[in-house]
Amino acid sequence: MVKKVLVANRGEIAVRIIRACREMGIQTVAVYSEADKEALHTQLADEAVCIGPAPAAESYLSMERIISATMITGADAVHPGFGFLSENYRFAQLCETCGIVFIGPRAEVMQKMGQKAEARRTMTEAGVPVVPGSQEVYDAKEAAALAKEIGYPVIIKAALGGGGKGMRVAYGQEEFESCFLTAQKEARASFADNTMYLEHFVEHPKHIEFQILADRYGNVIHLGERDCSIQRNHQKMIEESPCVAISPELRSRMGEAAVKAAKAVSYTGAGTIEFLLEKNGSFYFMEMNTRIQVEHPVTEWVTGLDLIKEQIRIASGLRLPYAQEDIRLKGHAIECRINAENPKQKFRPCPGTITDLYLPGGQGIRIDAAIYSGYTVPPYYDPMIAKLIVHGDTRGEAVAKLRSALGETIIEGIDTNIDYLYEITGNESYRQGNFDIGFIEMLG
Ligand code: MV4
Repeated sequence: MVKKVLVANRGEIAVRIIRACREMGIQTVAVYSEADKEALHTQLADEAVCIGPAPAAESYLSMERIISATMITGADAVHPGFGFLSENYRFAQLCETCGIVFIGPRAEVMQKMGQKAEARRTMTEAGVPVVPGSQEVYDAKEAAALAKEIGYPVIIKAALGGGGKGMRVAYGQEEFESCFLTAQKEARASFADNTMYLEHFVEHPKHIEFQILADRYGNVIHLGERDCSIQRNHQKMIEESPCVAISPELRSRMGEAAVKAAKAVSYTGAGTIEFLLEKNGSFYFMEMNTRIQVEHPVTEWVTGLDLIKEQIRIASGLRLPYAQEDIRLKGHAIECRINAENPKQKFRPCPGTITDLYLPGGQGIRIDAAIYSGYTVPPYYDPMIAKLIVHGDTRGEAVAKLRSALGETIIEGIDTNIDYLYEITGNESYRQGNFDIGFIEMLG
């Protein structure tokens, strides 16, 4: 087992990882920027190293500084969390070169899945359902011809994209060329790469993702799905497991496809396979996320597993102690993301000092956060300050707990989206589980 883990992240996920390590008897090292001297992760770890100024490029995104901190403290492993360096294959490579265990998949797999057109190809060859689409394309005229073959509407995506950057939908050939050029320009600006690919645009799907775990010995299992359809501007807002639209039969078919996808690339660690799911039950592979995700707690609650501990055990070379038949989904879990932002001002981020704080608790209520009364939310990073996760025997019970807990929560001194979340979860379609990826947009 690894002995000392450096946590290359901040906020609630850093705290989450530190807690898992402590429970496993593993030493922890926090890294922090000058803006995070008073942050909870800095205070909770066994050791903390300041790695630079507030801007992420000079601290949490600096491979050199993080590797130096690992060497200096004698940590034998790095957990990247999510965001920052978590999907950077060069960082995984660098860790390997330096003899540090990277808690995640192998660098080659990260690189392969980071190139979405290549991932599509790999999955098609493996027999995983994929939306009709194209290979890599660079030229607008060539792309227009491909779009015509695929059939409108088409979605134009950046090969290194994800999270909606460098993505445009074209509904007909008259607008295709300008959509393509805009998407490609955005891709060049965001990823320094102009490689694009096309897919037929699936209308009104749900965004469903399957959690998988894979050890180094070829054992792969899935832990069911998460419905992440409730999102705004490609930022997820509410996630749940299971998805009400998935029957046990469909779950096992999608789960088998997810396991097949992971096996096709000899995946190791915790990973997520994203699918689009149509109302008629057709599903298509979108991409694979090679990190632990923000929404992992809903899967933890329905399966009873601790995904961070599983990641650490797998990275330490242990075998998965479960077979697929051992995984039983129990009850219903929902997570909502609490952000320091103002929904009445186009969700503008609202950093500042928390002057008064009351967080809810009780049976079936979990808070993953890194805030306290008197804490100042810095302006430099993601506005997510807490996650509220609830669990009930049924979806109805989980929704009731979620709204009860949101109603109790007090965060004073900064603006948050708590009232907005309360409003959405009171919507009749939401309560019936009747929503797709257009839900928030439809609310206006
Ligand atoms: C799609 C799609 C429909 N058809 N691909 C968005 C992020 C990336 N992970 C995949 N995404 C999508 N890919 C095809 N072929 C719909 C989405 C999508 C989406 C698109 C527009 C507006 C909001 C969206 C929310 C989730 C997924």
